[in-house]
This record gives sequence, C-alpha cells and structure tokens, in this order.
Amino acid sequence: MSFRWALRLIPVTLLVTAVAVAVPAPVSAAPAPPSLAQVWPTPRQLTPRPGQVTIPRTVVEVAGADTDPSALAVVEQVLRSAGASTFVKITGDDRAAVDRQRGDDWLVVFIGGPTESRATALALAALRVEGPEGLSPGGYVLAADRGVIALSGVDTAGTFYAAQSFRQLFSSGESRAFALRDWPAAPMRGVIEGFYGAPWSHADRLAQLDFYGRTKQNMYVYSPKDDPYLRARWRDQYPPEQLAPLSQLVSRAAANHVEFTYALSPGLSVCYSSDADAAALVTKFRSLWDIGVRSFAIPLDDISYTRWNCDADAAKFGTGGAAAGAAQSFLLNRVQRDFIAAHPGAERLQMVPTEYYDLADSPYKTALRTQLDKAVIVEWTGVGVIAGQITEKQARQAKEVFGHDLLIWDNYPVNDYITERLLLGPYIGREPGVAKFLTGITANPMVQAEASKIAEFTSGDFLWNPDGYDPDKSWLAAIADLGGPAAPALKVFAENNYSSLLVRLETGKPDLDSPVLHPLLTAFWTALEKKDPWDAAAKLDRYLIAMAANPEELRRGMATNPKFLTEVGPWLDQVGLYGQAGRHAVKMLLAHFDGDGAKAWAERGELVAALKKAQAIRVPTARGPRNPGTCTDVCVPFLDSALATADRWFGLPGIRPRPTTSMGTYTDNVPARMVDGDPETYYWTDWAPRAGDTVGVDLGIAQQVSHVDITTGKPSSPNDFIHNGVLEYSADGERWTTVKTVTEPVISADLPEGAEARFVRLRVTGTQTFWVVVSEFTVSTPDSPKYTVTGTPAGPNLAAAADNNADSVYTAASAPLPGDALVITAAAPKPLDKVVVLAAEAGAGADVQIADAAGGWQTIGRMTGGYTELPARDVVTDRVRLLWTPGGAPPKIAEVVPVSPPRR
Ligand code: LOG
Repeated sequence: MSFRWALRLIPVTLLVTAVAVAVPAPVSAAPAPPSLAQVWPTPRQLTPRPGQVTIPRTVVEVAGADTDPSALAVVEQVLRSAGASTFVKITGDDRAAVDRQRGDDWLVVFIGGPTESRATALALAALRVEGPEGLSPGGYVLAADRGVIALSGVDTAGTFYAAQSFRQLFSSGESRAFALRDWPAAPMRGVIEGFYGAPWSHADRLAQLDFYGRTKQNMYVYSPKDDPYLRARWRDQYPPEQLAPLSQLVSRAAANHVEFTYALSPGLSVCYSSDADAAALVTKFRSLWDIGVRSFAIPLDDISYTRWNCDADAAKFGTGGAAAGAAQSFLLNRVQRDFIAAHPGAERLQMVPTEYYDLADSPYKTALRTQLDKAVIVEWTGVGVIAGQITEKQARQAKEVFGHDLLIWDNYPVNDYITERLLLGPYIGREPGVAKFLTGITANPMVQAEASKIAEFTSGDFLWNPDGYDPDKSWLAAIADLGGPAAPALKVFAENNYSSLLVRLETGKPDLDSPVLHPLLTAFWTALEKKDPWDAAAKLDRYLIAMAANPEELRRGMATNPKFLTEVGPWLDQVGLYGQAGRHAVKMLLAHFDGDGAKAWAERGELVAALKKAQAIRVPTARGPRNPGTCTDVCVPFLDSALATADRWFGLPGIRPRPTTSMGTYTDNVPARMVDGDPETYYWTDWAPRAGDTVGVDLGIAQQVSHVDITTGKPSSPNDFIHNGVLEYSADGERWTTVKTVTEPVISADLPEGAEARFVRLRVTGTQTFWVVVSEFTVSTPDSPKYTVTGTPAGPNLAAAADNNADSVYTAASAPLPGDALVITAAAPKPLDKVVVLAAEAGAGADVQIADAAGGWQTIGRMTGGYTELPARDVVTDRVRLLWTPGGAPPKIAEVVPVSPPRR
C-alpha cells in the first residue's frame, strides 16, 4: 500500500525508460545528460543514472516532524537559489496531500532518514535505492531521479551531510540523475584551536563552524592556549560576558552537527591529589555544561611533569614519569567518575598526555596505560610534534603503547612556531589506515582562521574518505571553495605559500614552495644556457605576470572575504613584489643576452627596488618583526642568481653572499644589511649570543675564497661584537676549517691558498652580555680585483664606487665643481678591454679617462645616463678617472668597472 503510494509519484513514462535498460537509445536521442558535479569530501559510491532532474518553480517538500532543521534549511536554500519560489510543505506521510500537488512540472523532495521521516524510505524504495540503515554515524543516502529527490541520513548528521552533497550536485540548478551512498571513515573529524598566539575572534569561530558543517567535519575543540580562563586562570569561572559568546558557539556548532569540545588545561598549577582542585575542575566543566557543552578535554601538553605544583603530590605519588602518569590518571579518573559518568549525554573525555609526540614506551606511558580509565580518549601528535608522516603501523603502535582509544592532534597547518609563514598547501603524509584505525584527527590550524580553510578542507576530505583522497585534487577543490570566482588568483597565491614540514607519502619528500614557478625557472636557465631563451622566458613571464598582479586580483576577487585579505596582506604584497622583481630579472637577463647593457642595467635597478620592498615587509612574530616567507627557497635564490649572472656580464665578480645567522633580529636591522656594501647600515641581533651561535655568509656555491673582511660593533654600541669566537669556512656546511680566533670588532683575514668555501662564518665560543652588530661581512675571491677610490665631490661611502658590489652606491653630497674628479686605482696595472660605468641615477656627466704610461689622462669617451660602456683597446693602466662636468646633479655611482680582456 505505502509502496504503491510512493510509486505514484513517479511519472510512468520515466519509470518505463528506467526499467527498459536493454533498449538501445533512439537515433534522435536527446544530448547525453550532463555529467555529475563534484562532491567534496570525496564520496564513496556515486552512481549516475539515466535521465536528469531539474529544479522547477514549485517544489513539494516532504519531511518528518523530526527532520533535521539544519538539513531542511540547506535544502531550501539550494532550491531557492536554483529558482524554486513556491514550496508546498508536507509533514509526515500524507499521501492525499502529495497527490493533490501532482502536476507535469513537479519535483518532490523527501528530507529525513529513518529516525526523522517515514516517507523517505518509500521514495527510496520506489527508486530502488537501498536506505542508509547500517551505515556508520554520519552516513547517508541521496538519490535524485524521476522527479524525486530523497535525502536520508542514518542519523540527523547524515541527513545534514546529504543536504551538503545535494548543495554541490545541484549548484547549477539541475543534475544528471544519480544515487549516492556515502559515509565517513573516521568518527571524529575536525579542528582543534590549540595554537599559541592571538586566539581566533568570535566571528572567525562562527565562520569556522559553518565551514566544518559544509565540509562534513564534526569536531571543534576549543583550546586556544592564550585564553586565560582555560590555562593560566583555569580555576576561575568565566564572567557572564565571556560565557555568552561561548554559548553562541555551542549553538552554532550544534546547528552544524559539530561537537563543541571544551578543553581545560590545568597543568601549569594543578595539584593532582587535591580534592579542591578536582572540585574546581568539575565546577568549571559544569558551568560549560549549563550552556550546552557536552564534550570535554583535559590537555596536559607543554607542562613540566618532573616538578610538582604542591608538596602533597610529591608525598602521594613520588617522583619521575611513573608518578606523573599516576597523578594525572588519578585526577582524570575522578573527573571521569564525578562528572562525565554522572552526566548522561556527555561525550567521552579526551586528554592530551605530557608525552604526546612519540612511540617509546616509558614509565609515564605505562602508568597511563594501566591506570587511566579506558573510557578516556588519548591524543597524540604522531612521531614528532610536527609529524612529517603518520603511518598505519605507527598508529597501531601508538594505540598499543598508550593503551587507549587515540585521537590525533595533528599539527598542520599550525604556524605558531614559524609565524612568518603561511601554510596553504594540502594535507599530506598520512596513510589511509590512520583515519580508519584511530578515533579520528583534529587538525591544529594557523592563527589565520580564514587562510586555514584550505588545509582544513583537505584534511576533512582525507578523514571522510582516505582511500579516495587525492591531495592535489582536493587542494584545487579547497581553492575553488574558498576563492570562488577568484580561485585562479588564490591558486597562484597559495602555490607560493605551499611548503611545510609534512612529507609526501609517495616520494618521502616535503613539497617545495612555488611548485609551478620552480620548474619554469629551471627551464629558463637551461634555455639561457642553450642560447635559445625566448620561449622559456615567455612561459615564465606569464606566471610572473600572474604573481605581480596577484595582490590586485585577489583583493578585487575576494573582496567579499575582507578577513582573509587582512590575514594574508603582507604575504600577498610580497608575492606581488617577487613577481615584479622576477619580471625585471627576466628582462635584465634577456637584455644582456641581446647585448643591451643599458637596458639590462635599467632592469637591474627595478629588480633591486622591488626586491628591497619585498624584503622590507614585516609581520609580527613571537621573535619580533620578521620578513614574511613566501616563495621560500625559490624566489630570492632566483633573483640572487639572476643578479650574479648579470653582474658577471657587467664585468664584476658576481659574488652575491647571502647572510646567515642563528640569531634573531633587533627591529629592522635585518641580516641583509651586513652584505649591502653600506658601512652605515648593520645587522643587529636581538640577544647576546650563546656559545655555538653563528653569523656569516653563504656564497651559493663552493668557490675559491682568498680574503675576508668583517666590521662589527658601531660607534653608539662599540661593545656589540663577538668577544670570543672563531672565523671559519666550509665548502659543504658540515666540515669547517678554522682561520683564526677573533676577539676584536674589526676582522681582516687571508684564507690559505686554494681555500674552497661556500660558507664563511663567525662562531661564538664564549659567553657575553653584549648583543652583536655586523655592519659588513665581505668575502673576496682570488679574482676579485681590489681598488682604491679617491676624489671629489665628497660624499659618504666613496669606496662603493669600486667595491665589486653594484648595489652599494657612492652618493656625492653636492654637484661637481670645475676640476672635481673620481679616481679608481687598481693594485697593479693591467690591460683594459673596456670601462663600464654603472650610475645609480642618470644626470651627472663626466669624461671617462685612463692614465697612460706617461702619467697623463687619455679620454676614452663620455659618461652620460645610467649605463656607459667605453672601449679601452687593451691599454695597460692602473687608473681610471671620471672628470666631472661641472654643475648638473650630484653624481651617484654604483660601480666603475675597469674590465680586463677575456682570458684566452
Ligand atoms: C602544542 C601546540 C602547538 C604546537 C605547534 C601540542 C600537543 N601542543 O609542542 O599547542 O600549537 O606544538 O607549535 C605544541 O602539539 N607543542
């Protein structure tokens, strides 16, 4: 009877077509039905059916009195945005009511699983689709065929997830007919707000909870380390004005089928044996129970377990790891007994052990294994705080060694330990068995809530269906979900903030940053070497254009998500500037390739300006302001290599040392300032060095090095130098050769003949209270010519005019007067092929002259503009002179290069 009732809903013609599967399609068949839209997280069994379902103007909605209201709201929202405007709502299984609504252009939507609405089962039966009975919690069946859509969850969460899949399948307002049967692998899937630093805002959290619902994640653990009421002042009750927003979060979580877990971290001050503290814990939990919280955790990570907070604990438990495990079990068992077990409806208690990051058995773990109530779920981060990989084998071992059900606290994409980075790559490095075998995973996210959604989307996908998980596809879907129409721009941005400590299962290697840019750069260098750079340059430039335009495009395209844009602002600006700098680098190298020195020099100026801007950007970090890390290990090395290559073309040695340091930075006195050729600027550490601290340079490749000059300290901090250290060098960064010990602020040392070095550094060997200032750290190769610069007009850093460094500039303080001239003197006379003058600013004019054997000056041409190249016809000389044309602009000279003929 009931079955027939459901059957009547289905137009007879369609039913016949569906049954007569063997009949070949008529020649004039309608175009093939559209393919099915993608559903995320990756569903288990999505079976297309013949035919198509379109959402009409009028929809009949059949739900039960217990149908999940959130599912209903999602379904109606989808129907409305597909154009439905009239809803006929039928509650229960009032067949007459459904019949009255029959029409040619109708759609009946059944919402609710076996626990919510009886009618859906009949509709599924009529479509010959098996119901969700027996699926794991959150499982559901969704079918759309022959004028019927049926959403049936094994529980209300399942029906809500059916609605989320329905949203994706019908995003265009129509779909090919299908039957979908879907269920999650891991029972607990979600996020733990467990990082150090500024906690998420209330608005962030509300948006996150909606996002978890959309992505079928069901856990949110409230554990921000910097909420005083859950750590430092854990015994204190929340003031009402702070309880109210928490209560709002609890309701929003419930509406999204997310379990809101409240985590209290008493470890900094708790007395495990104290009745009063156990009571304080329970009282605090009860205040949260009263606003609707049903899930609780007691994290005991990042505390000392060798030091008690009260003498009573020492007396009761003794000392050592076993005592700590016993004490923690004692307290947690009391909470389990007095609170969790006493409150029907409470979820299982969760705890984070103090040893949460390894597999080694220990007295502590033995105590937890044997004494902690088995009802408690134990959290574990994998092997290592940031686990590169987590294998199924490790998961099994962990379950054994901890002796409890395990939940993984996964420290990705958390960036509280590298706040200068954004981790926007996909979730990788976890074997499918980890999701299937353990209770689940909560991902610890970034301080940046909106930006965390990319990684969270992918971890949610993995947890739902780990066997079907493809990190790269999932990542693209995450980008599309967050970026909407701006997805292409978001992709470029995320590609340049991609790498992390996680390691690909397939390759055993971490992802590189800038996975698209990197191969384009490699191809460009290869093409340049093969003397056919144009194609590769064009391809590379296309990507660099996208990077350069990224700030504007993303800010325009994602204007509806201002929070995201604020979070990523400095990183976004940096990607744009690296894009600009990269484009100038390509143009500079191509200009050289074409023999156009003037253009190359102009592009070099633009490159350096953009690079400087990129390196001046600061983000606040726990260790003070830092330069954001985007395109890490790719952009700056490329720009450096491009500059070194160009400089060799200009006739310079082309050594571009990169600063290295083990120490922090005081304000904006960044390490780059010790290699900028400007003695006025300096790198300044933000602490006194400890033995083993180092500061130095990396030359990129091992090469012959002959001499090192280091100036440390500064007039206003004359003691800020390394008082006890050694100067040493290394070709590989592992085996070091000591040159000498250092105890003075100014260091000048010859290296042994033939010394090969990539790294040169000062290593601290003593202790001191003074910080360290390094104004210049200069390394010379046997080929680096040495010049003395003399002359007028006066100006700071006269030596910069011939210091083998085109970035440092001699800037005259005034316009030249008659007779003013700059003289560059080499250590010994040598034949000159040409003289190149690189002016930081066009405007000054000069006669370029060479000293002849008789001591007179021979003019070889005029210096005008920014770039001047004048042939010298192999004249042997040790001096070049710029005889200024009086008046005009004060000269600014980056470099005068007396170029020797190429060696034959
Ligand atoms: C903290 C966590 C922090 C993370 C990354 C756990 C269990 N605790 O080393 O709050 O966000 O590392 O810095 C942690 O991971 N301890």
